[in-house]
Amino acid sequence: AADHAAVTITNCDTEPIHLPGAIQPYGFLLCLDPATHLIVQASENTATHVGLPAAELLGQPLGRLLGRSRTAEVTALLPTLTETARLLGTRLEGIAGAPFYKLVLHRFDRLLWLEFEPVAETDTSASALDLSRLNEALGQLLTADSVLALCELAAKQVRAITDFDRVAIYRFAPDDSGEVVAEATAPGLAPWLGLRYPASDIPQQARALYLKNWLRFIPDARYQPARLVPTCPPGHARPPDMTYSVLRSVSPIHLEYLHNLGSAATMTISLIEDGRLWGMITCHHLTPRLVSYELRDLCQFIGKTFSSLLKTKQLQDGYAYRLGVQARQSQLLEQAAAQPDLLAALTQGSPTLAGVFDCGGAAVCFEQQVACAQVGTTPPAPELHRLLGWLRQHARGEVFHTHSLAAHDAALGQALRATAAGVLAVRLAPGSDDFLLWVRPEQVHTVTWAGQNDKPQQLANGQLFLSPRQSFEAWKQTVELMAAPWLEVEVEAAVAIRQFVADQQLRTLREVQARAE
Ligand code: BLA
Repeated sequence: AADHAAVTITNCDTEPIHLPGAIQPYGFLLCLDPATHLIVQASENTATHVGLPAAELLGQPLGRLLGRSRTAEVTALLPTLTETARLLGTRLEGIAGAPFYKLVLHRFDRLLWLEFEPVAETDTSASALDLSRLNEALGQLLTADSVLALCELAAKQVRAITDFDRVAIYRFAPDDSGEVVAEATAPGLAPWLGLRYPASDIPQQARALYLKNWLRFIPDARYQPARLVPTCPPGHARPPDMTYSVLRSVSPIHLEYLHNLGSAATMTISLIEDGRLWGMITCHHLTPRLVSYELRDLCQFIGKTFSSLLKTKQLQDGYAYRLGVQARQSQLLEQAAAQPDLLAALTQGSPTLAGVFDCGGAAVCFEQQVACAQVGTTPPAPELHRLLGWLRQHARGEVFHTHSLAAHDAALGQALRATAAGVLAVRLAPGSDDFLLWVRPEQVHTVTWAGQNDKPQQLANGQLFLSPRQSFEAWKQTVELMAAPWLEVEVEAAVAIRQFVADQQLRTLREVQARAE
């Protein structure tokens, strides 16, 4: 506890979580010298697992532990090892008096890593690995018609495979903050859907590890770490690099986070797009939960399939939204062409100017007349006029858009945050004071805290208190005064509508002139 009192949101990116010098004690670890195949490092909990203290294993060949035929089997594999974990399929039962173990092997940091995992009594790997089930799951993921549908299916499937109390799909925004976009839970659990978390909940070095490993598993978050002996393997100046170790001990600050969350076990699967973390499938359980290596493999398989399908589903989504925007834009313009009162057509028809794409509201401002179309709310008249005054002065060119008005004018952005933190404005003609504009509220106004009985806490004695509620407050700070960004298709629609309105205005002007002559 003394250590992590010093860890804060600003320095937790620097904790060397790949060098903990300890493991999670549900299994045990041996490191072999790649040349001699002798044991050069062991976790201190070998005695509890196999009745042999670590000290008695150091300097020994594997045969000291495994018996002749198993030793031969493992030794044959050693030269082929890489960073990628290999599972020795057969159950190891030759170990003195211990239950069954599976052996996970890899090579890294000039060491051969042998991680022994106990096999849970309730090991359901065989039934879950049923090929026809896998086939069906894959088929469902393929036919999902949107990213959201893909997320919902993946959450359901991972929960069906593992029976975790909660499986959530956590998606990252460009600023690395995240949102729960889908979940599957045991009955009676409070929903997390829609909850937001700041980037700092998963620091950068942890993200880097989750790019290298598809799965992180913490079967019992209340464990006492088992140290490695000796601290540094011979010829190493520091503890060994556990980047690819399955048993790698967890950062104390994250364990505290899980404790405050009431989560006793977690499993997280990376969702990767173009070499970047797109999101994670995070699983939580109220009690410790040992999931077999095979089932974890299957969940990785779901994660990899999800990742490879993401691009296609995103294109589908973008395409569907684009089509919708274009269809509503044409509808709006057709109805406006058929009506003499342009202002009324844009603000009272179906759709209105505000109904073409996602926004809080829209306004038509010409010849000193202002009319609004609302979805949510537009700024009250005095503020709208203030905004127009500002746009007349500062919005150069035909199109102006920002997702943070405050970044351009702090006072104005502050005053309009609830309705127009983001503004998309098109000027009807060069030099004209007439505008069409769309507004969006501050993102925070569109998101509310859905967590239960979890009041915000103050930092006590400089000590960080970690909880989802606290995370939500932290996330809010990072997006203050910002609306969701405007998409290209939205700006394009705004420009097309502007063109139409400008043409109509010109036509009306000509008619008026013709009549006057
Ligand atoms: C790791 N933090 C993680 C992980 C997740 C989260 C998923 C991966 C490890 C795991 O599977 O448990 C966060 N979990 C979440 C979030 C949701 C969730 C956001 O389910 C939402 C649905 N954590 C903090 C702060 C720090 C911090 C302030 O909140 C640092 C000061 C650190 N988080 C931290 C560290 C790790 C981590 C160091 C890496 C743990 C490891 O792999 O050893």
